Amino acid sequence: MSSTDLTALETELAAGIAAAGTLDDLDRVRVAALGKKGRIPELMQTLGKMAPDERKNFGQAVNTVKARITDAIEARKAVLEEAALEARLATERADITLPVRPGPESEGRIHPVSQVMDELAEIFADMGFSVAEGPDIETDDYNFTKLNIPPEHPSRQDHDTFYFSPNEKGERMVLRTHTSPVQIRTMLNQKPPIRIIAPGRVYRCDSDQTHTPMFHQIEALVIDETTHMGHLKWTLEEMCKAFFEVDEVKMRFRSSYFPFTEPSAEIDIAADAIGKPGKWLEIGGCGMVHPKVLENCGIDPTRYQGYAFGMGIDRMAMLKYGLTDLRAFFNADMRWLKHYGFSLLDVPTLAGGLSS
Ligand code: 2NL
Repeated sequence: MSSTDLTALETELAAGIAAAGTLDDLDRVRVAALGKKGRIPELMQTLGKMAPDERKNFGQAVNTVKARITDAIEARKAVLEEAALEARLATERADITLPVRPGPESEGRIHPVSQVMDELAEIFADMGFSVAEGPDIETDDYNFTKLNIPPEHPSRQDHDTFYFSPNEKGERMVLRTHTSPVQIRTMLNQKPPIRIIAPGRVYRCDSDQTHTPMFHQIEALVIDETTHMGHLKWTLEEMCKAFFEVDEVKMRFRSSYFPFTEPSAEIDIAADAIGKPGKWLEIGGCGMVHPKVLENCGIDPTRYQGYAFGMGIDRMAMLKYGLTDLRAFFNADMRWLKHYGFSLLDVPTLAGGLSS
């Protein structure tokens, strides 16, 4: 083959590359030019039959052409890839200024209880707490015994607690009466420092105007070497300010008694914060975790101490959103939910405002 022929071949291949309209086309051109049985390797094979002088010159010339063709293919490939991406971006474009289309996302509502749980999770996450969960059906041991609740304690009575029939081991399981067993499980499975909240459903044999047999509670537990009641008070105050979206809350602690905390207190907030001046509202209970509870969970009470508190979520939702009838919470009444529920898009964040 002469050098004129080689130039003609290069021109031909270059034209093929330029004409390739898709990446598939281009690949076919590449195989025809550079593939095992392609035009360039074919030429390389003729080198063997040439005189040494000729072989050297012609070999160099073919290699130069091969390099230029390879570069041309790469360059064309980049152009075609860019065009393919542009085409995809054009077809997949979404106009985010359009209003939300009617459909399940705009029809559905988040229940106020779920909304409040999300708000509280957001507030406590900001303070370094994680969310812990556990089963609704608990052992008597985790629900009562490990919490230092004595066998004869009234809360254990059939009258207040939903018991299951004894199982093959003779244990009576219960529907948890508080989310404390979640904290018991955490203490049994994790080493301090511990900083968790446990939101969820709880159950008590109680039903009237202001009590439903299933309701929602959130508890918090913090355990470390120097955790004290100052931390507890600060955390509760910060939580209330963030939750009610106000700059100040007046809070008071009334001495109380729980078997699982010592000392124990009831938490009241001044109702000014929510537009009812002069009144105090009880929002929950708290205290320093009883040394016996720590011991029951394998935590050394001479080294560690901590606080815990519990609040009713349903009541918090009623206070914040001005709901008056607790029983309406659990009637699955679509009209009620449409009125009091939250948009799926109204995700509570501290940065964007919890409720908007
Ligand atoms: C209330 C009072 C409270 C706790 C819950 C707790 C949990 C463990 C250990 C110690 Cl594992 N304490 N929880 C402590 C004090 C009060 O709840 O009025 N709840 C609605």
